[in-house]
Amino acid sequence: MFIATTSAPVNIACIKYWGKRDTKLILPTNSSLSVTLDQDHLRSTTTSRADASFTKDRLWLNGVEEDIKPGGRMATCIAEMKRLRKELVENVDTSAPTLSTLFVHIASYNNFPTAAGLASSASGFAALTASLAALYALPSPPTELSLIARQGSGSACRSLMGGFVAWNAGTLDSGVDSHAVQIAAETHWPDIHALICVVSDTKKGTSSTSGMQRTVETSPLLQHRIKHVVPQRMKTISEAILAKDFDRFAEITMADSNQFHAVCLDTSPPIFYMNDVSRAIIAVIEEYNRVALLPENGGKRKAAYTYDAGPNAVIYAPAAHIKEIISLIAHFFPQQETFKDPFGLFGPNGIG
Ligand code: 2P0
Repeated sequence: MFIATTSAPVNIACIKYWGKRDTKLILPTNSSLSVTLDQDHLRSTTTSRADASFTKDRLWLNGVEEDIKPGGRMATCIAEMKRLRKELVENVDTSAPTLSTLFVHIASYNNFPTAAGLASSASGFAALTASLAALYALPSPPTELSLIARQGSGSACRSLMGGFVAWNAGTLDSGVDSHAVQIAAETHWPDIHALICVVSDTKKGTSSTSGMQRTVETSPLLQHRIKHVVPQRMKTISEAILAKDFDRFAEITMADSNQFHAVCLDTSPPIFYMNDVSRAIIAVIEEYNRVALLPENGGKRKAAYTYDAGPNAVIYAPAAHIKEIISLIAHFFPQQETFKDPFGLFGPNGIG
């Protein structure tokens, strides 16, 4: 029995991936950039085993066995990892065990709600790829492994590295230049914290995979975004990260979240991921930044919200402001049944 366990964290995009130019290879219509969260709360942990007694490849997610569909994403990732084992290890060192010929059993656990817009597929496929890479003792660097994680779920390619990570869309039809690169390591800007506000932990209505293809087929705004918005934002936010310029980082992050949700609304039929509570959190952070931007208060933004394919908010902020932001959120959104309406958006009885 050969066995390896690894874990991978979720990543939260500042420049959003939304749309594929190749649905089989998972090649995106635009580049994206994310922060890999480095604490223990939002991770997938995956154990892979290879043994001569196994009669087929099998997979368990959170303790429940799932089918591995022939030709599907999971089957592709496993096949690609076996191919790398054969090419990079067994063909080089002929005395190495021929693990590539054995079936594998894979068990993966998330320590957070699955499919609630908290990027469970990203950490899941990253952990799967990393655990098979460990099982197979592959010499491949993370960028090379990201080509395989990408074929499991696009955003997974960014979870193989820490810190600030870009996924370059690439231009080749083969997809060999569509991989993740680290813009800055986790040690570069440890002052930035991420506050996750779980608005709802139920499964989302429209999956990212089907939602983004509907956007590709129907949204004129997406075409504008791909050509005229994202390339400049990728450049500017990378510079802001390297310069540790939070004000600029926040401005771009919030603008890109809002454009991503605008593109969802521009889809036919439209897709809604945020709810009234999500929008109220935006109002709170916008107001917080409006005050911070006053010259007498320093003239710089102190927080940035971003929303993925679900209603949950992620708020990025420098450590110095986190306590204040938590008090603000706890004040306006108490944990019990009553929802306070900070800006009178929802009438006298809250969201009802
Ligand atoms: C992102 N999202 O960049 C964007 C922002 C959701 C909103 O990546 O079809 O689950 O598996 O490649 O990776 C969600 O897309 O989609 C996503 P597939 P994935 O994080």
